[in-house]
Amino acid sequence: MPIRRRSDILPSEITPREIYLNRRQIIAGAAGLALASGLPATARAGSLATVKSPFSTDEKPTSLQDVTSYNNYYEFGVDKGAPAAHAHTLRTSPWTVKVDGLVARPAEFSVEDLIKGSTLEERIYRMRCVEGWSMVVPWDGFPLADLIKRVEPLGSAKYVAFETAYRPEEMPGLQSMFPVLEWPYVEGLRLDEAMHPLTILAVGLYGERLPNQNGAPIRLVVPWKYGFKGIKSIARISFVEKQPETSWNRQAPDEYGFYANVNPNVDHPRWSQKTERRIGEGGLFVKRRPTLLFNGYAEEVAQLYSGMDLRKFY
Ligand SMILES: Nc1nc2c(c(=O)[nH]1)N[C@H]1C(S)=C(S)[C@@H](COP(=O)(O)O)O[C@H]1N2
Ligand SMILES: [Mo]
Repeated sequence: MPIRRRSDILPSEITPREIYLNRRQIIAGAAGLALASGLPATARAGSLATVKSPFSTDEKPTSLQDVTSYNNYYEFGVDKGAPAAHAHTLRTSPWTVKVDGLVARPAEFSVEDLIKGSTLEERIYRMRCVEGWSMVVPWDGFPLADLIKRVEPLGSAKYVAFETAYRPEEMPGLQSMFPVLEWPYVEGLRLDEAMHPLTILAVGLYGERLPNQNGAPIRLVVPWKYGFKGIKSIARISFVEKQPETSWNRQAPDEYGFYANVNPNVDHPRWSQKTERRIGEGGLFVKRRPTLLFNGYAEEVAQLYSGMDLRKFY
């Protein structure tokens, strides 16, 4: 058998150890061994090959258990545990994201094709919710800018609008007589925010495909903004001329602005934004941490807002 040199081996033939191990599990499962081995039904499937990113923080990631059990996803209920308990009803495969509006090449992308066509990065980001808690999450994803370049926005496109899937049959929160929000959940970014290298579309966390409660199969992550900008289970991305409406701004305009940049100097009417509780740091005497301007990403993003009054544009 001829010996192949390294350069003759296609990247697609290289199997990272995780994927290799996962395949072995799948094969074992086919033989009925998974059941015997007592793997829980919630065992995570679908390892992702990723490269490390210089944008990652070296802070200690929040445990997988906390990241996947303390969630906000109102389509599945308002309690922190509701998404983990109920989001399994969402069918996340097959899934397509429609990209339309002011672009030269509108398209519908399947998530599987997006994953195959991207170099997935592990981005360990600090995340801050306006409710006053924070986490450190190892996301797996790719820059939103990569997708934006593929559809070629027109000069008139100034904002990007996002929409979560609208699936009343699969989302109990959408069947409620007294909905907390207008559905579908919508969010938006200015085009330069959307193009910023820190802005990613995540398809996984901790090296595996996203659990439903975290926004499977594809969600937005903007680490210098409050968590609610990170719209989950995206079905549509539209390029528009005017600042799009956002779910939380619609619901309570004096509490939630369009920008939603993390800012310890501008308090929410009901919650101080000066400090935060890091999820997973237990104990009676654990101190709250100071919240940082732009969630600690000021060096990278402050210039996006130069000359803007951050009290007015909150
Ligand atoms: N579609 C949708 N996206 C959403 C939400 C939601 O209720 N519905 N909640 C937001 C809020 S308030 C936060 S803090 C983050 C939480 O993301 P996580 O559960 O992955 O930590 O998701 C955001 N994205
Ligand atoms: Mo949030």
